[in-house]
Amino acid sequence: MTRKLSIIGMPMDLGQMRRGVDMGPSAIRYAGINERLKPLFDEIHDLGDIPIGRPEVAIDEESNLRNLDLVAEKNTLLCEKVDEAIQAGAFPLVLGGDHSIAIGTLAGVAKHYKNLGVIWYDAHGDLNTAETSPSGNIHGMPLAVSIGLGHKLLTDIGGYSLKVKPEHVVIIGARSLDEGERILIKEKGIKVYTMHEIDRLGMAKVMEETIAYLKDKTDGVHLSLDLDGLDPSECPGVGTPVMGGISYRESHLAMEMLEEAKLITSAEFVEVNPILDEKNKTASVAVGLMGSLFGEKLL
Ligand code: HAR
Ligand code: MN
Ligand code: MN
Ligand code: MN
Repeated sequence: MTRKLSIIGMPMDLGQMRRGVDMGPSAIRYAGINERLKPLFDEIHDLGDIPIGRPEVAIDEESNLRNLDLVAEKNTLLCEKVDEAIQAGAFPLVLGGDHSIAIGTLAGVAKHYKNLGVIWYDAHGDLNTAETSPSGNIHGMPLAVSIGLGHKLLTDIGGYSLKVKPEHVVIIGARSLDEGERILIKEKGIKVYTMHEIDRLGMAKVMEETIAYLKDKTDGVHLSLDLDGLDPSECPGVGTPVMGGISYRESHLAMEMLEEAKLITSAEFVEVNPILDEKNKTASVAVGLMGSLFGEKLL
């Protein structure tokens, strides 16, 4: 079987307030994604960027959802592109952009699976709704949207709601959760490895457990990797850094273990903001992790 990769850029910065994250896809390409992944696939198709434009940032005071209409519209475009890539037999790899793009990615991916699993690698839970969000920023909401909670314009992208069942979600790296997110995690029984568990168990054990947890009950697993899941000392180019994160080494191991398990069927790397970065370090880490995820070997 030919191994095909489709790269889709999503230069979205409407899901939050810090400009610059729209340059994430360029920064990741500049960091050498093509050269790095070329030996690992038979074909790589860079499908370019979804057109986002440069609209003014605005918040809908009534709904507490910043740029709702635009975020919904652009994610619908992404959903279609991802859907097409999978139909063409390719592994879809989406480059963000802020994390609100997971709404579109998952809408496109989940059409193809009955029981999609999701690994949410992030400092944050991204489980807010308009009612619980302290910021109105939609990048803090995409996981909630994907389990069917939130504004209809977002949950119904792709023509169906509930892309992922809460029991098929594993959050890894959490260290900043809002009150409403904590309640939701308990209510829905979402599996979470906070930094405490990563410290305590070690990343190898966390990944073994994650793989065992998802393997038999899912028919595909999406990796949604927010670079702020890593420690800001190694990934400074993110809009909402939180101290005490996952190390580069641990992340590298996590990617290798996912590769060995042949678990991942789609992925996105989000929140790279080159304006806040140091010499494109964060984008380079992203590309390095992709190398491990797709089977790069030293020997
Ligand atoms: N939880 C906060 C909010 O909802 C912060 C979210 C920060 N965002 C991300 N997502 N980068 O992981 O506003
Ligand atoms: Mn996130
Ligand atoms: Mn985050
Ligand atoms: Mn290694």
